[in-house]
Amino acid sequence: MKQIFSGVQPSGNFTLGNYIGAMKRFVDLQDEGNCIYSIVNLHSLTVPKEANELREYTLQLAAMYVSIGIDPKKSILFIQSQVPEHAELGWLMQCTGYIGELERMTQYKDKSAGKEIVTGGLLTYPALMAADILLYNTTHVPVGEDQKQHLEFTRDMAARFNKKYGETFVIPEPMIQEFGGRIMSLDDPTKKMSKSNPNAGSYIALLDEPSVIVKKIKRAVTDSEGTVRYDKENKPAVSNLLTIYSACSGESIDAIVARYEGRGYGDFKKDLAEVVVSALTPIQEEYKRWINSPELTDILKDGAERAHAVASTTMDKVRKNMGLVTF
Ligand code: AQP
Repeated sequence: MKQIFSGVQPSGNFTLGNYIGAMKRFVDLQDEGNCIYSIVNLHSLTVPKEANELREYTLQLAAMYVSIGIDPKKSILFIQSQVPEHAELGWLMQCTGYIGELERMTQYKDKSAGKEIVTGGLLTYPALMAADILLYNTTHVPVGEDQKQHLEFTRDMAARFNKKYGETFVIPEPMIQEFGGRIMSLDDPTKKMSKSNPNAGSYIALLDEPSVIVKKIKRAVTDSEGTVRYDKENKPAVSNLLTIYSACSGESIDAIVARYEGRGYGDFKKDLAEVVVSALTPIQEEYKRWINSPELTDILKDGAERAHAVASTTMDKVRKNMGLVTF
């Protein structure tokens, strides 16, 4: 049986990239294994956050998880900071990893570039992520392509720890989709679609109004060729839009390309906007229902208890193997 773990940061404005690259898949995986999904609020602290904002985004993400179809009866859904073993194993992973390895991480380089203040947490983020995954005997980690390097680090940490202290951790496999693993910005197909991009036109937020979605897709960059076809290298912008179309409609890229043969980008974009709106409307309806539901707190409390039961068993083993005295 697969043991599946993944997390999303509560940093607001969840994008279609987060959804297609990771969250949409979380739902289907519920029938393939034991799933544990986390709201990784400790990771959000690696860049400055207001307390009120973090609190609000945490509950928004919880509501989003259940709105897309995470079923708390099938999966464990919990807030990272409510299971203290994450911070504890995170420290032990910092002491297992090397500064050089952490400094080589592309996300660290991208997010620290040109910043006046860079927290220590931004550098050691991958050690906490390794802890998140390893606590749950995880065999599979569904993530977007941007997390591939962090996953490699996690695997290295698990192997290094096992070699030094004896078999302790399962070595997890990344699950990265060939199509949709990296959704690109609408205004620049060389950049990842990202919720922290200051230009809101570069991403579609899961809670964007239909009229906003239509406008953003209309303005999305294409190319001068005028043909709807998939060619990631030479037509990255149109290929990105085709990937979004396919992920939101469930149709194959070939079928979509065949439909728009001999037609321009105008028709394609108009239909793409409809497809995205149809995919997001039911989620937005559910979200309105969940965001003010007191049931959400019960789901998170229960999730934290169930997660804690697994995490504490792993930590007992870790402490024992490392020589951290317990009585
Ligand atoms: N553009 C993307 N395409 C495919 N997958 C993506 N993911 C993020 N962006 C894309 C995947 O979404 C999951 C949750 O991401 P996260 O919120 O934990 O952090 P992130 O990767 O840093 O996402 P953002 O949107 O880019 O946030 P900011 O702007 O705050 O840095 C992960 O599995 C991620 O791979």
